[in-house]
Amino acid sequence: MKVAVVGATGLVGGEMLKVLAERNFPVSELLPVASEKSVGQEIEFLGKKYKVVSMDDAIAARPDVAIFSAGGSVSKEQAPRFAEVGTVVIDNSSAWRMDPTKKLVVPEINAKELTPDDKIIANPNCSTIQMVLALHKLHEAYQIKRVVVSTYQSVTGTGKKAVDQLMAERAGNFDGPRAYAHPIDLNVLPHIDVFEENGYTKEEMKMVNETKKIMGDDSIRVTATTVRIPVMGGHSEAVNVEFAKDFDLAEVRSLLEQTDGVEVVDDPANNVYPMPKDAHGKDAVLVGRLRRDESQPNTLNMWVVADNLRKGAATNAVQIAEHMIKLGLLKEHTAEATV
Ligand code: 11C
Repeated sequence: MKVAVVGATGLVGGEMLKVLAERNFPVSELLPVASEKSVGQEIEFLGKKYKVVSMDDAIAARPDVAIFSAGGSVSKEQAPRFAEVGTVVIDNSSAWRMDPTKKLVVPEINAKELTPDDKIIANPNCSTIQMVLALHKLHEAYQIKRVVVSTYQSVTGTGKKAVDQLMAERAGNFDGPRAYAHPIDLNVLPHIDVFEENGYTKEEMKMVNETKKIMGDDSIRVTATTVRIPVMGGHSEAVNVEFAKDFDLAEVRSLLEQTDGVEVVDDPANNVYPMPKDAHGKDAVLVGRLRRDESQPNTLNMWVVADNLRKGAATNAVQIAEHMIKLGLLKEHTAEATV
C-alpha cells in the first residue's frame, strides 16, 4: 500500500515509521510528509532513504492510507483533502475525536464500529488509550460508575522540544528554548495542554469525554488531574474505579490477564509493579498495584503505565489501519475506486 506518514519528522512520526516496519505493515511506497522547512530532508525506512515531501505532493500521489501526527490545525485542514482523493486518514490529533461523525477507535475495544463510510478515523489521546484498555473488560463485568484518575505524564507527550528542555536543564542549561512555562527537571507541572473555562485542562477533559465515547457509555463519570513529570519512558496513571457491582480481586486480575494488549505486572512483595522505564519501547499497557479502595464499596485502585508514543499513539494508529485491512475497509487503490 501507498502509505503517507504526515508529521514524519516528529517524535510520534518517527515511532509510526518504526511500528510500521516492525509490524510488517504492507508498505509498497512510503510518503513521509512534513512542514515545508523539512521538505527534501531524508528519512530512513527499512534500510531505504526517502525524501520528505510536501502535503500537496502527497495528496497528488493519492496514498491508500495517511497516518497523521502533525497537530490539530494541520489535521483539520489537510485530512479532508486526503479523504477527498480516496485516502483513508488515521488521525492522531484531537481535531476529530469528539466529532460525532468520526469514530474514535481503540481496536481492542471498538474496531467493530468501523464501516466503509469511515474515511477519517480518530486515534484517541495517549493517556485515554492506556486507561480505557485497562478498564473496558472490567466495565463489561462490573459496570463502571465513576473513575478518578491522576496522571504522571512523560515529556515525550509534548514532543522533541520538551525532551530537549529536560535534557538541557539536567545538563545545567536553563536558558535554551522551552516547551513549558516552568522548569521541568526536578519539578512537577499540574498543567497539560491549555486550561479551559471550567478550570480543567484540555488534557483532563480529553480523558473525561474520550472515555465515554470509546466505551460507548455516557453514564461513566470521569474526573482527571493530569500532570507532567520529568520522565521519558511513558505515562503512568493512578486510577480509582467505582463499579455498580462488587468484584473479586482475583477475578479482576484474571480479567486483566485476558485483556488483549494488557500485561499484569503486580507482585508488590517482590517490588514488582509497572514503571515507565519498563514500559518504554513496548506496546503493552502494564497494570499493577491492584487493590480494593477500602474507603468505599465496589471500588478498585490500580496503577496503569504505557509508552505514550507506542500504544498511546503510533501502535494504536497502525493497529487501526491493520483492522481496516482485515475488515476489507482499507484496500489498495484501483483506478475505479478513486474515480
Ligand atoms: C501529552 N497526551 O502527553 C498529550 C500528548 O491530544 O493527542 C497528545 C496530545 C493529543 O502531552
